[in-house]
Amino acid sequence: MKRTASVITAALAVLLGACGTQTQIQEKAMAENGNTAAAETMAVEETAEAADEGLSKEDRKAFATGISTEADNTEGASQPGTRDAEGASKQEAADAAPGETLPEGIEERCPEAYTAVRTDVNYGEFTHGTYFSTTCGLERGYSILLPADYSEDGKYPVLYLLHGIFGDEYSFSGDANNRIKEIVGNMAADGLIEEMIVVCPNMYASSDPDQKPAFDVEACLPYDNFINDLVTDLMPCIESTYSVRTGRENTYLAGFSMGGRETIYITLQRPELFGYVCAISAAPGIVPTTDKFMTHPGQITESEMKFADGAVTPEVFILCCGSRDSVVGEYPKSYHELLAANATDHIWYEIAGADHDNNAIRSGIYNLLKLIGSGKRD
Ligand code: FER
Repeated sequence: MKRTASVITAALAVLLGACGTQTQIQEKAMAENGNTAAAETMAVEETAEAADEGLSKEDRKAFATGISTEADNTEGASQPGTRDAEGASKQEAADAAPGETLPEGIEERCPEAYTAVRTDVNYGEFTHGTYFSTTCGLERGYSILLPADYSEDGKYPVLYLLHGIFGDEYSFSGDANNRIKEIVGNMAADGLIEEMIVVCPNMYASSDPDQKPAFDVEACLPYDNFINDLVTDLMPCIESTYSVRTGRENTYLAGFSMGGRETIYITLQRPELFGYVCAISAAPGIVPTTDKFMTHPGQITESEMKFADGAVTPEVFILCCGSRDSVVGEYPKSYHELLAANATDHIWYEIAGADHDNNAIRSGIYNLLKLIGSGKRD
């Protein structure tokens, strides 16, 4: 958890410009010491970083797919969840408000049995594909997790999984700490869900290949445009390229942070397309607000935070967040409150002690899949 705080503190410090000064001091020292090559390399890196608001690779990854937790990297990929195995830390236990009940069917944490790498399970592997986006006028990429025994003879439901800000189609596939392929593979192996396909798009739907995300209104517009790319271009591409079971009952949507925000927005706009939905640690900006990063004009008004009258709505619409999220804070809860105020059916829960991290991601994905499995068995 120490690292958690330092990543976010560093990110904020960078955003406030503190690191730029530090870098210049280092460059000057290097140049004075005759290390001009290193100083030049740093200068180049600095320019590239400036274009990305000065965020380090680690900071960007923390935004895109969650802050790493202590459990993530300690024992390597074959022994995951050491901390989970020992149970929640003392602090987390203290965080769990006694008497606060979770919604029916929801478990706070993804059990270790489902994040573990098991020798008896054949996991699918992520591969990469491209499609022409008429929305952006560009060839765009996606990562896709097919079941290990994927066959054209079968037909598979599809989960679209959306990354956080600064991410791309490699964010989830490139971060083994999220355990996406283990959770999906283990749950299917245990018969909790059917085999499924997971598609991880690039959510930055800009027509300008040089445009970059940042914490400002203009730079965030491509995220809000993703709904068009998804519905018009990516979903038809996936449905024609792979052996897919179509229709809302077989089409799922989930996202983390910026991806959680777009998950809610897309679901409210097109509820007839997705039967099962989970927005994890959703970022601010669906409705107007100002947070520590920027002022958001809002995609919709607070009174529009609901399904249209008479709309076909998802079977399951989950919103969840870590109780100690250092990036999006209380915004997910405020979305829950707005949906509740507008009498819009959804499930809300908090993951006690979790930050903007993999504990929240694993929990949201696990509960979504579990409810998909039990929904389909009813
Ligand atoms: C913001 C706070 C958080 C915001 C985006 C985020 C665009 C996203 C965080 C993430 O995706 O990890 O104000 O504005």
